[in-house]
Order: sequence, then structure tokens, then C-alpha cells
Amino acid sequence: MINKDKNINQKIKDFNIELEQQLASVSSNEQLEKLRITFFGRSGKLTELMDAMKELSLEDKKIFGPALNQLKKESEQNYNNKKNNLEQELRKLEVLKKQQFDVTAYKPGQLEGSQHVLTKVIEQIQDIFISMGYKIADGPELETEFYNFEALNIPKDHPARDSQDTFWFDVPGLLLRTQTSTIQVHQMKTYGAPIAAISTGRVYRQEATDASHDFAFSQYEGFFVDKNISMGNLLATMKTFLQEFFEKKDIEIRVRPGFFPFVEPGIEIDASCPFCKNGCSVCKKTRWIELLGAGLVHPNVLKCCNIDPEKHNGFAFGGGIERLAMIKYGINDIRFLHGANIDFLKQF
Ligand code: FA5
Repeated sequence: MINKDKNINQKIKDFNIELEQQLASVSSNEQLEKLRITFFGRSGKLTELMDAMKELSLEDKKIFGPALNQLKKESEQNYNNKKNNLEQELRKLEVLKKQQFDVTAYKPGQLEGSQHVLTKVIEQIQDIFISMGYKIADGPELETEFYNFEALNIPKDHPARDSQDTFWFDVPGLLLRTQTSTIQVHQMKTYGAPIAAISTGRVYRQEATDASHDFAFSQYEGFFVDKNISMGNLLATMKTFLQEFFEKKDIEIRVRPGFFPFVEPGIEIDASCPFCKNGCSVCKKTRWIELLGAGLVHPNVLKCCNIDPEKHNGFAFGGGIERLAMIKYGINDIRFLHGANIDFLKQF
């Protein structure tokens, strides 16, 4: 019995010393969990001691029972204190790490972001027109029937509405704009004449997708309203713009009559297809790619914007931004521009 007494007493002491030493060296949650299993787990050191109690006589149990209960209470308390302290320390470390995190640090070999080619083209368009004295204008993508059609001289029964199959909302009269020409109306209504502005943005049309068409694409729209503006001014502006944009590269341009209800007369400008000599899927075997529409602003549009067509007139033009990017950078499918293929995007 005496041997057993010494044995349990010694075991309690050893347990305490060992626990103290190991708790002091713990510095992570993983280490603390290992310690918990070793000392307080189902077959851990504390359970071993408790099991040893079962072997004792009733008399010895009375002596060692309270000592073991005290050991259990105190050791678990020590463990919990360590756990709380460790949690606080780790939290402090985490905060310190975040404070010291250098967002500007360069990691070699890291994939670098770059400007999307369409953003690049948008900036090039804006730069050219800013240099000609135009201001930048913007307008909403969610539009009303009035700004997308009526104000642009396209009345309810006009066939032009069929040609631009529209994404309509459940709310009557609301739609996704089919063209950025809506912006000229917003601008002229707000600022009157004279005005010269360039705008860019997304437009949406319910149409099938192919190498040169998508159902969502980007357009630019420019307009200049002042006094005595002529087709000559429009053609000179378009020539300057296209020469600057294509950096005077050998791109052939052709001008032909075109119909848009909001201009009179109207024209369309095409560029020779840079992808083929005898016709391909991008130019639909015509050798020409339609670049933009333009013309002198229709008097009805000016009137609708409270501008007197007897005093002021002007021109407007608008085209596809993807088309410009495709021709300038030799991209033969518009869908590349709307995808997220990193290898493709990295080239620009
Ligand atoms: C218009 O949208 C007129 N607002 C342009 C305009 C402005 C005319 C001002 C007169 C005065 P159109 O529907 O033709 O016109 O489209 C203009 C250009 O957008 C086209 O020349 C072409 O470059 C581009 N485009 C048209 N449909 C698509 C499409 N589905 N995907 C990509 N680009 C397109």
C-alpha cells in the first residue's frame, strides 16, 4: 500500500512538472491541441491517473481522491489559461502582420495585370477627340424608349425599330440602349448649343453572334452642333480621326450613303478588310468592314432638344469600338474581345 501511495504521489508530481514544461513551450494552436490529447485526451495522462485510482482500496481512495480531483481542476485551469493567452497572442500577431503587409511589394514571376485592349482603344478615341476640342460625355445603359427611339426621330411605328431588336424590361418603356446616340439627346437637352462631345459605352441588341457581331458590344458617339456646320466638316473630322487612330497605316476607307432616321443626309464609312484579299467570314465575303454611321443631325432631333434648327445645325457619328480594335490589332473574331482568355489578353 505504501508503495502504491508513493507511486500515485510521484505520478501527480510528474504530471504537474511535465504539464508546466510543455505548456510553457507551446506557441501554436496545433501544439496546444497535441498537448491536450497527451494530457487530457480519452487515453491521456490524466485518464491514466484516474484509472490507477480504481485499483486503490476504499481507504486509499479517500486519501488520493481529493488530491486527484484537485489535480484535475488545477491542470485544466492551467490549460484553459494557456489557451486564452495563446488566442490573444495569435490575434495580436495577425494584426501586426496585416499592418506590416506591403501592398506595393513586387513578387517576381507574378502574373501582371494590364489594360484591356478595348479600354486602350477607348482611351485612344477619347485622346483624339479631346485634342480636337471635344468634351467627354456619358449616359445610362438602362434607357427609356423616349431617348433610344422617339427623341432620335424613330417613332413607334417606324421600321427602324425592327432592325434593332431590343432587350426590353418588364417595366413598360424601359430597355437596354441599342446605341450610344441616346447620349447626344441627353447632352443637347441639358447643355444646348454649341456643343462638341465624344462618348463611349456598352450597347445591347438581340442579334445572333458571329465573327464580327455580338449581342453586347461597345460604341462611340460623337456630335458637334454649332452654326453653319457642313458635310465637309463631318468628312474632314472623320478623316482626321481615322488617320490618327490607325496611325496613318495603309487602311482603305470608303464612304457611301446610309440611312439613320436621326441624321439627314446620312453616310456609312467602311474600312477595307485587313484579314483577306478575296473575302472572309469577318467581312462576310464583301472585302469591307462597316466602321461607323454618321450624318448631319436631323432638325427634328434638334427641335426635340430645344435647339432651333434655323439657328444651329451639326453632325453626329457613331461606330463600333470592337471593330476599330479588330482592324487595328488584327483580331479576326469579336468573341476574343469579350472572353477572358489570358493568353490572348496578354498580347496587348
Ligand atoms: C448606329 O448604331 C448609329 N447610332 C450610328 C450613328 C451615329 C449614325 C450617329 C449616324 C449618326 P449601326 O447600327 O450601323 O448605327 O451601328 C454602328 C456601328 O456599330 C456599326 O458600324 C458597327 O461598327 C457596329 N456594330 C453594329 N452592330 C454590331 C454588333 N452586333 N456587334 C459589334 N459591332 C456592331
